[in-house]
Amino acid sequence: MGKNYIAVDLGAESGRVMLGNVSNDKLELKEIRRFENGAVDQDGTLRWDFARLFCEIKKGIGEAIEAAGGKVEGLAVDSWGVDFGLLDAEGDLVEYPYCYRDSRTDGMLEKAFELMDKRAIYANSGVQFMQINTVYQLLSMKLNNSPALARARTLLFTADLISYLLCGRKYAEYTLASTSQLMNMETGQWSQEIFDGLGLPIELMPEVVTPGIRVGELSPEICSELNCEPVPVYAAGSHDTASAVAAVPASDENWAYLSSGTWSLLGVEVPEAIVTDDAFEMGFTNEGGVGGTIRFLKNIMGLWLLQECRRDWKEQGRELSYGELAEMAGNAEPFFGFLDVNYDEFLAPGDMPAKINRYLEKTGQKTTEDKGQMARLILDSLAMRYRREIQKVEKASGRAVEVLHVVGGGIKNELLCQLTADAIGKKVVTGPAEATASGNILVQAMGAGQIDSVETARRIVTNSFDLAEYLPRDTAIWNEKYAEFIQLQERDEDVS
Ligand code: LFR
Repeated sequence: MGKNYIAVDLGAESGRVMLGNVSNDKLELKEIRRFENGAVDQDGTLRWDFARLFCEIKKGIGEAIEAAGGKVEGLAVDSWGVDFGLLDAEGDLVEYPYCYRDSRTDGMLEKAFELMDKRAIYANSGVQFMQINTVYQLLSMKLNNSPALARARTLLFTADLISYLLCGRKYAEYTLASTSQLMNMETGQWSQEIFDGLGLPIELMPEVVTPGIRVGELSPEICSELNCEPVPVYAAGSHDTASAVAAVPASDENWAYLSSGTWSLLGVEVPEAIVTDDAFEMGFTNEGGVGGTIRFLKNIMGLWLLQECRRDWKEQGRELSYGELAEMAGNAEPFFGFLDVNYDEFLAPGDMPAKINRYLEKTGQKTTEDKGQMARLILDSLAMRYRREIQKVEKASGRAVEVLHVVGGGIKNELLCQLTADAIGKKVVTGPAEATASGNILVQAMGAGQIDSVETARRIVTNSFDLAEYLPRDTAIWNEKYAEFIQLQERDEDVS
């Protein structure tokens, strides 16, 4: 029979409510509801459409409970990292939560380093320096005397904010909290040093809880709205990437993961944070993982580049599915050029094809108006970047990587999976696409005492999904092109 759990999984491009049935060694997943997501403009700022998201989530939960015949053992929410909502003294949202791509964090890294030594921030938090991090969002509010910040009493990260609205408990789940750069990675608690150093209000921060604990149950209001019995609410890995990594179908040691979606998160699982000079200089992060592990990884801009091109082309009247784009990319010229996918300008939404062409021009490469060619350029550049980061992760962690496990919606782009294997010269194993929801559900099953460990969770995932393998081809040409890629990146670093 198995037991039923509900995962609410929020991504930057879409959200979904999934129903999972966990039995001895199998997980069956059913998608109950999927809805679009994306940042919206509010008076020139970028926010999340929170009321609509919450409405979709509630509908999905109601439908999932119905689909399970009312028999549900747990529910948990996960989301992207770093973003948050602020609550006032009454526990109400002070304003619509900002999207991390809003320009309010422009220039905040430099401001932070005037207040606190960069290396000290890294030694303390273990987190890579990205302007999207919670710490720079808060710093910008502080330096701009934000009235919302002045009214705020509690900060809740996105998934935990939804969970609070469902069950009434305010908490910060450890894996999600670790993305903020406000946590001391040694203690797993808020970093007094960083809050003090930057003059930020530590009193906003709620208690930190570990993944897998039961935090409450659906509130009476929600139950009456959905006409259901109370369902236990758990903290999963509230961070989507943490849940995804918990569901990587790997058993031995020499693997790296790539969680592929709007972002590409590439790294290894390690027992303790690595905050050496190498890790610092190479820009790696140490985020909290499920089961006491650390996710040592790098954020790579990911399919965002393609998503944004697609959005731009659609606005101009040409709507293309991801399948069509992949096919067009497959027919386009390989190695047309290379992008530094993490180039600063690519972070903000809008005008992506034009930004890409500006980048190509600036670096002395040919530009293109051909959509398939641009898609191919993005995929080639991502694959090359994965190769570069795997080399770095091997150096910084002292581990040899033999297999790359790719999970997440990005695996549906089979061309990218093959190019990844070609570029890195190693075996790529893909699946499951719904790793995040799987991890979310299996962490609940661990919390409920149904399964005993992350190893068991991974074994269950291996048993439950069809995985695909890609082996490297054309190694010689990729080696040759990699040398060009590196040269270009180095030149580009001089330019920008
Ligand atoms: C992926 C992700 C990444 C995080 C980025 C921004 O969805 O959670 O792990 O760095 O979104 O929050």
